[in-house]
Amino acid sequence: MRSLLTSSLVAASAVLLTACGSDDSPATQVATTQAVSIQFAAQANGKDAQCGAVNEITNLGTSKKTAEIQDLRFYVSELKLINDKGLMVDVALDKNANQDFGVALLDFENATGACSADTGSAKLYTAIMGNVPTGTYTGVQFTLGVPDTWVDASGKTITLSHSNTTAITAPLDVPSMAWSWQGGRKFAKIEFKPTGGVTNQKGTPETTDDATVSSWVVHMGATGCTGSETTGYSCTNPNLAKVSFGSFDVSKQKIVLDVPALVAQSDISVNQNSALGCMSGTTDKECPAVFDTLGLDLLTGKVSTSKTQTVFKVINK
Ligand SMILES: [Ca+2]
Ligand SMILES: [Ca+2]
Ligand SMILES: [Cu+2]
Repeated sequence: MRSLLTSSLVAASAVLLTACGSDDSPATQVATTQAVSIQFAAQANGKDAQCGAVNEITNLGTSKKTAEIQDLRFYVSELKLINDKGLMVDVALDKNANQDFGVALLDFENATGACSADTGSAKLYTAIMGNVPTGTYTGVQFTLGVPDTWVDASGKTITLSHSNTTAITAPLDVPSMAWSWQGGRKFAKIEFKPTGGVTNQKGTPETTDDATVSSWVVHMGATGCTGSETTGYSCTNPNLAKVSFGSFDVSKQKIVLDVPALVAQSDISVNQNSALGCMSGTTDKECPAVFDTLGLDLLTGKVSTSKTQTVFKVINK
């Protein structure tokens, strides 16, 4: 799916700058902005990764399993373009059904096949729409996930990650992206249904029974969270991965989540302990490999000082 990219000037928002303490005629400056559409894709083996048995992905992970996609959604925030002077410039996101509060929900599942018709949605959302000051941009940077808070245009601080999905609007109102066990949002919900199933081994914590189960999932989110809706939450492990590309041409290129890269070091036919796959638990044996690919330190929940993310890449449209 391609979306329209407009690099033309679409808005000239007049910003009135009044010179302080001066009787000089106030300087009136017209700041022009340009609309940007930053295209994302989720791919596997050079093709778009999609729900449905016909779209199953081969050669996944260390056991080279074949799997169907069961979910494929993630939040992007703190999106910035890097200009030709090396400065980070915030992308002001348009407000729509998938964007608000500086957060966009990218959606690559269409509620068919193994992707749930109950918790998923038929629509996809694959490009972040916004605007930046008119300029030349040569790089891009973003955070995978939802920050704790956001300051709106009026200066009010709004709780994001740990807001109640019923008390906030899109794109944070999606119940299936709420994370019951830590009270926040799932930053990413990327799920696999491997052919032949997943052996859920006896393990500690949460001893299981060597049964065969159907799915192996990646749920990213903040952990070590304490608090309540009234007092607010704080989390020891933010688990917000940072993605940065020094070279990115927004008109000619797109950002790809390489699905096989996410599980390249994982065996998706086995769950050794805890949640099925990795739900960001620090003692979950499936998590170190997944966190490595996202450039995150599992134990601290911070960006790794030794590993760079390998899940996202830039390719030509
Ligand atoms: Ca959808
Ligand atoms: Ca696990
Ligand atoms: Cu989970």
